[in-house]
Amino acid sequence: MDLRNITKIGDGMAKNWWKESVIYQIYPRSFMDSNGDGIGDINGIISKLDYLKDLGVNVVWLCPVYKSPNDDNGYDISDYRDIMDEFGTLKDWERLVKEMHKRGLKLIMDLVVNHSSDEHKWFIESKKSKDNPYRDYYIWRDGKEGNPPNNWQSCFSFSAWQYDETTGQYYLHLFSKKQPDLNWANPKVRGEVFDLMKFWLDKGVDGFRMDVINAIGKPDSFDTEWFTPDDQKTHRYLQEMNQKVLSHYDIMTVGETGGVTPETASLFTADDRNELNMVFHFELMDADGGKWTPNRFKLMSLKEILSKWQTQLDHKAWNSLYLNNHDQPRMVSRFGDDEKYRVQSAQMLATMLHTMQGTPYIYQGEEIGMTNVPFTSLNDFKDIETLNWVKESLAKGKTAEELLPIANLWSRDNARTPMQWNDTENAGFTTGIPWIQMNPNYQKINVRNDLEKSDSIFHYYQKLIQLRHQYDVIVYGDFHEYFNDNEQIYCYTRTLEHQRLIVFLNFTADVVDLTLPKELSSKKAVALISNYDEKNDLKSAQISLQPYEAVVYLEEQ
Ligand code: TEU
Ligand code: CA
Repeated sequence: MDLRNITKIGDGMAKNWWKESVIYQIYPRSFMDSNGDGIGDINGIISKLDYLKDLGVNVVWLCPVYKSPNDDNGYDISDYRDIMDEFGTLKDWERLVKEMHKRGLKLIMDLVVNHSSDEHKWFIESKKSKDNPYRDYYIWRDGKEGNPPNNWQSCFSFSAWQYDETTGQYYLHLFSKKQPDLNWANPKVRGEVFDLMKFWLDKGVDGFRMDVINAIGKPDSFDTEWFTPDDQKTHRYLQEMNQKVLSHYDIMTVGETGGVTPETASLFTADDRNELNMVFHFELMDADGGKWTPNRFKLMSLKEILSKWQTQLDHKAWNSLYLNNHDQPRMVSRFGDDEKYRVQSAQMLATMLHTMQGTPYIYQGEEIGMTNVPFTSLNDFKDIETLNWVKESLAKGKTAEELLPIANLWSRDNARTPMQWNDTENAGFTTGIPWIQMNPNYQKINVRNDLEKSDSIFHYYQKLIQLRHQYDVIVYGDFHEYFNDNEQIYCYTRTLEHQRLIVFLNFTADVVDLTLPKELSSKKAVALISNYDEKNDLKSAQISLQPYEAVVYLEEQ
């Protein structure tokens, strides 16, 4: 990237289109089925592009659509240059890009290159013999006295090593055994990946979301209790990727990087590092006990984590803002109230995501307040992570009755039930039998209902997105937190040049009265958006926030 051509804003922050974008994530299997086989597909997505345009987003992140045996719903790729049969053809995909670009929408693809499918031709070759030219595309080790080389556990339960009889060695798989890890230390592997990236970039894609990208740097020593990636290696690989591929295109990149802190995230994303534009951190997703626990999040840790990222990346690197995705429970069920205050709390959470410094990501269905699923049997789950966890937990003596409520809280399937378009059978997602059960609440929660009501979650998102595109202060402003000790309210300001945004978010079902400090009282502040008919102004020192109220004021000096 030629730094001389970059416009600056405020006190010297670089302006970029990807900072000013709002991104919509599509999980193709569950978005829209066009041919009645119960599986979402590319033609289905094309039929909904006007809907996305109407919402106002300008970038779509498409989860993997490449050829795949679907052990992990497309995150196990057997051909990086072709489209999964169930989703359509390369021609359909080309039409998708064309139709998107015609509407001013950009497309970013999922790049899953920490591992491939075991059905990829590289792996089929690799396992044939120890001297096969593709052997070193993957990570093979001898076992130890009939056991795997070490105790590393896969993210999907059980050992991270799989024994292969043909050559009597084990291969590493940090995810399922059908997802063998690629060996990035091998320059041929890096060359293959850079080539396939160029293949898609030359077809017009506008960027990549890079799956578990900080796992590609494998440690020198495997004599450890658990897998810890070697960031120095990852940085070298990403700098090479940037130099050979990314820097030649006007695109955006976001890396999925579990385990990063603001400090280590900046090493992947700071302008002068020439690696990625932004990363997804997991601090909020892992807070308060983490996966498969019955715990609920605490506002104090949410505030602490988000504020820390806001202030520590400021002027250094760029945040990605999300509260859910295809791997996480639904945001309104997890951080809001998906019953009595579903609408208000979904709108409040959206207000937070869209008024922080960073690029907001909307996961399909979030914009109509879709909720977690109430599956009634463990047999209803489809996701490999959940199924393996169930298997492992049952083997450890847990009962199905104990596991079901925890699975309902945490399973990735919460995010994967089909998009709810209307109240007809199967929510208008398919005319056939959906590949996974529908959430039974689709009669009430669906796109058509939301489009009809002017005060719906959808229309609130539409307004938030429009405001973000209108006001630079929402995108670029400095962040400052108030009421840090308050256990019910999140309050912050954003400042850019002569403009200041003042945001109040009530995270509870209580009415909360606040006495404002002098800096927050203002004669000139006007309410830009609220999920209630706003009665407060900031002229007096007293304000009162309704259950799950969100209100954003703008003050011009
Ligand atoms: O997820 C990586 C990851 O960190 C997972 O462990 C994730 O956090 C977990 O599913 C949450 O419980 C990425 C993809 O987003 C995910 O869908 C894939 O299954 C995984 O990589 C393997 O490709
Ligand atoms: Ca289909």
